[in-house]
Amino acid sequence: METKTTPFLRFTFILFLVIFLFTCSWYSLNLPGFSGYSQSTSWCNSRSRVCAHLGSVLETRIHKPKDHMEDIPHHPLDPLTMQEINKVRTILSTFPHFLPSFPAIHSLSLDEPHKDLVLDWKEGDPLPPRKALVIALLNGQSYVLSVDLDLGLVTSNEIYHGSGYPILTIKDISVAMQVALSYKELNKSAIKRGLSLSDLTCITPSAGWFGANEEGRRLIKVQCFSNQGTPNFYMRPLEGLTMTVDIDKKEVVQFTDTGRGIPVPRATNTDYRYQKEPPKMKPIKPISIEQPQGRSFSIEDEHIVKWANWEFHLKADQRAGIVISRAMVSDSDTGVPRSVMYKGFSSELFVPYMDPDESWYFKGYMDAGEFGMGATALSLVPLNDCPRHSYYMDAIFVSWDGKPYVQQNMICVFERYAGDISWRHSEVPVNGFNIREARPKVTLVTRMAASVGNYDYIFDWEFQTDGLIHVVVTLSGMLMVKGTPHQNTDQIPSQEAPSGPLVSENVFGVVHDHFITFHLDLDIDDTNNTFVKVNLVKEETLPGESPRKSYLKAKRNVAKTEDDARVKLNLYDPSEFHLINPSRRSRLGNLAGYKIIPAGNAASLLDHLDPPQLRSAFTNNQIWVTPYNRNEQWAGGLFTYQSKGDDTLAVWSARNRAIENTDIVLWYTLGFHHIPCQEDFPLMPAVSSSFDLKPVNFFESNPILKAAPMFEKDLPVCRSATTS
Ligand SMILES: *[C@@H]1O[C@H](CO)[C@@H](O)[C@H](O)[C@H]1NC(C)=O
Ligand SMILES: *[C@@H]1O[C@H](CO)[C@@H](O)[C@H](O)[C@H]1NC(C)=O
Ligand SMILES: [Cu+2]
Repeated sequence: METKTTPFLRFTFILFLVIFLFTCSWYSLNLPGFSGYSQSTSWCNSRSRVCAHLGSVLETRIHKPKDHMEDIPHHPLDPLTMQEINKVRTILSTFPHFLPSFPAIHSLSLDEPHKDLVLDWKEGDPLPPRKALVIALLNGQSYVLSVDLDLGLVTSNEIYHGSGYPILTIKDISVAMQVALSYKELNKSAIKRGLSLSDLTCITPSAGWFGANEEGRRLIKVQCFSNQGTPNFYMRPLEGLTMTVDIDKKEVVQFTDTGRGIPVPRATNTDYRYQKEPPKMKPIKPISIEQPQGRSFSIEDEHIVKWANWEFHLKADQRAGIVISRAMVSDSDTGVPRSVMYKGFSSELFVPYMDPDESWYFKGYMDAGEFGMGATALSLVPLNDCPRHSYYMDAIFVSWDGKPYVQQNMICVFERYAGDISWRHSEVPVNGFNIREARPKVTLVTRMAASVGNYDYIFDWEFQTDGLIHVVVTLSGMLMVKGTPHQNTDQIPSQEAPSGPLVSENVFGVVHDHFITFHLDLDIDDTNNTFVKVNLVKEETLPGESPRKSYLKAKRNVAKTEDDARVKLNLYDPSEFHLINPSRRSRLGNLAGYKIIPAGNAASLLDHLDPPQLRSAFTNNQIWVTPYNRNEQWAGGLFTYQSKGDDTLAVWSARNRAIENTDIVLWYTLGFHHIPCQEDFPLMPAVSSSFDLKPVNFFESNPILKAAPMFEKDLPVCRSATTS
């Protein structure tokens, strides 16, 4: 069969190629018509339709791997360039403490200038001094250094003595794996399960912190899976096998294997890679957003995004992932840009698993401070992670040896039209008006997707023309699963109470939570803001006063100190949460503000003294407000790895500082309880939750009233060549 069809296929392929090249070369000659688009017909005819792939050809050309060696900073918040990172490394290499041995670099990033310098800076001004903040580890000691790039000097150098260690490096992880894989007992355990060492793929869960005998050394856990017959080794655990490795001494300090009676789950149906097997549903035909006149946003000087009424600084951070700074929306009456947010990013994550077993109790990850959300955010997949016409931004990160590297296409920026409405109204003619008015909702999204081991976290910061910022966290990827001898629920003895449901034969999906804590330094019109809880309370009428017995009234409570601003969400004690500028009044006298609107959420129910919860005490409330302090960026503390929880948001907030009419930071925690189910196997369909930052009395009236509707003439419809 094959030998017969191949020549024919080859012939059609060549024919296709000739047609494709011919039409494309014809098309590229007419490129001015494409960019200076005027007549929809020239863009949309059968020939251009065949050549529509040119769009992606053009895009890949625009986003071909970029050489970042010549990058220069343009804005005070621009991340360090390759050249600057190399310069920091050179400065560090002659620093007396680091002679003769160069330390491991765990973090090296821009030490952002003080806020007042950034706020005073105008385009065209010289940049404030460029500085790097470096966290380095040498001989068991954590150094925190500030390096001034202009002076070429280390300007401050402290050895950190508190609890916790810096973020792990790739080197730490590979050392731990090598140590584990060369441990004889692991070989024995593998052989007892009918596997050889080369069948194993291991992961390195963080060790958490569980008391004094884990202190004074950097520990990491290593657990292994069978990679036989599948790239989805996560579904094939060697259950009960856990090694604890001392990363610096390069030795296994503990080895437990309690799971030898538990079979390694089979590989069948675990592979998730694309195979051309038609699914058992009607296929969906290709779909895409058309932007016949191109994008409406621009990216200036690599990091300034301008779109519609928005302007903000966008960058990647190795620890946080996406960082949005200096977000400004223009006033709908005057067009003048107004400050909304100085800086917003996801500060920390907390992912506790609900199983006290020897191989599970320590699983309470703090992914940003332990592994890095930016570091784990790999290249996005065009057309699938982000739609056509997306702009892709590279990140410049730093390796353990202090050398810069490029994380290509880590963030995408695109306009979204999802078929939604931004406002509408219609009138029936009976009132004398026969009206149909509707406006489409088009938004601007910046996105990244981190793969922290098994799990994927997609972060969207979506900007709307009505001033709203919609922040979405989406979960996908693989469950952390637990091996079991059971293949069916009827085999599970009633007294066993497994830590999660059976999701496949011999596989339990362990119940767990996800919490993502956002640092939201809102500056509504200016830095000095106030947090106001607008509480809805039930009022009762007096007898005979009204046919009604009860109604709700909104009461404003100004938060004077941090104590007043800790919020546990409660449907039966509802509030709106406003951040207002007490010196900016609307023409009606209302105070300009933004409110944070929670959507689906979940709270941590662990004991506050449970070690993982102690370390992640920033999840004890959904909302906190703190006075701005440039040293309070990381909700789980600067040194998160094996920390005891002595430098968390909860500890800072306990000082109960004044927060009224001053520069304040809003912290919001978005949570998920995750009880796995069979649909999560072998890879989870995406699940999302979100919150909104929405203007409240910020604009004088509906800021998008003047928005234009879409007209047929602006949107040429392309049909495939066969149907036109
Ligand atoms: C693992 O054990 C087997 C059987 O004892 C032995 O042949 C093999 O060399 C061992 N592999 C390693 C890497 O130690
Ligand atoms: C903000 O408030 C602080 C006091 O909390 C005051 O010192 C400062 O001058 C104010 N700044 C502005 C810009 O009003
Ligand atoms: Cu989950």
